[in-house]
Amino acid sequence: MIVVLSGGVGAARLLRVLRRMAPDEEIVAVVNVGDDLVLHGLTICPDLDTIAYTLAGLSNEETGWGRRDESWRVMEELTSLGGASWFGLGDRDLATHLYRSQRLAEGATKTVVTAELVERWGVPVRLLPVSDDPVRTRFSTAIGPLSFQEYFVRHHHDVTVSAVDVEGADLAHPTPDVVRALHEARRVVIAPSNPVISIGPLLAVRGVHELVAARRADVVAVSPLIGGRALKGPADRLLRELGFGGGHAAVAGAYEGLLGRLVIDESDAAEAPALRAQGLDVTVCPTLMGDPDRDARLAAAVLE
Ligand code: FO1
Repeated sequence: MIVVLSGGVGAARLLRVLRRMAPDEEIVAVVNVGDDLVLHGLTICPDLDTIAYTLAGLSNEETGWGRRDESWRVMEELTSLGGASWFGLGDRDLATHLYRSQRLAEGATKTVVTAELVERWGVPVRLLPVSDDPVRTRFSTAIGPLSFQEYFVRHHHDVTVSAVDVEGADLAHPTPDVVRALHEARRVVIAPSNPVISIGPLLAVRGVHELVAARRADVVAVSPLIGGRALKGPADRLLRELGFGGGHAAVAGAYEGLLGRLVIDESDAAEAPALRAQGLDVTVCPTLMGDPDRDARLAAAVLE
């Protein structure tokens, strides 16, 4: 089994790449739920949905979130009523949140609802929310405390962050499926997601950091930075603001005690000697996904 610790877009793309080299039934994504929110009375799980839509071929590839062939009639109507319109929910996407919210109200767990959705959409790999308990990533910022989506979407992750807190993480338990997967995996892959606000909250769930640390020799992380910058989102900015510094050394710092190996982009090969001097095993290969040959090299490097 290959377990992939996952945020949203970067993880979805890596999972797509890994499917080239490993059978679907061996791939399990353990997914962050710290971005989840309740809005308009609906439970929305952005990272789970982004991965599921991407692997089912239903995603909007331009935005990286939401559905392709989307329409916005409900949102237009809601906006005209004065409802919250800063978080875009398309009509097709809304059906997912309606279904999930109803099933949760009936007493189903997030794990069960995810399995139901994944089966209906034909998602080829297993998706496991890291926990069925409430976990909420929150930010202390220059303009006051913000929820994850207020920071990320409403303020376009363009405010200075002084601290990230994962509310509920110390009380939340990883699901039994997650614990089993982390014990049994032959490889634990950390996706090129944001180390601070996507993977950090997942690791903050009680016992998960310890479970991953116990598998250190089999843990390989793909750095989300290329040329010191995140392709999308605020990973580089947050690593600096929270004191980890810059470059792949900052990513390694955020994952201290967890990494058996770090995969960095070929354009950053010059950083490898310093990382190796710190005792880190480093693989240099293309990490920008989207080209079949480069993707095959990345999959091979992760699974080698
Ligand atoms: N991201 C945006 O930048 N703007 C949006 O309006 C937005 C809506 C949205 C709706 C459902 C969903 O599952 C995701 C959505 N995202 C949106 C993406 C998302 O919230 C973030 O990219 C992630 O949480 C970060 O991984």
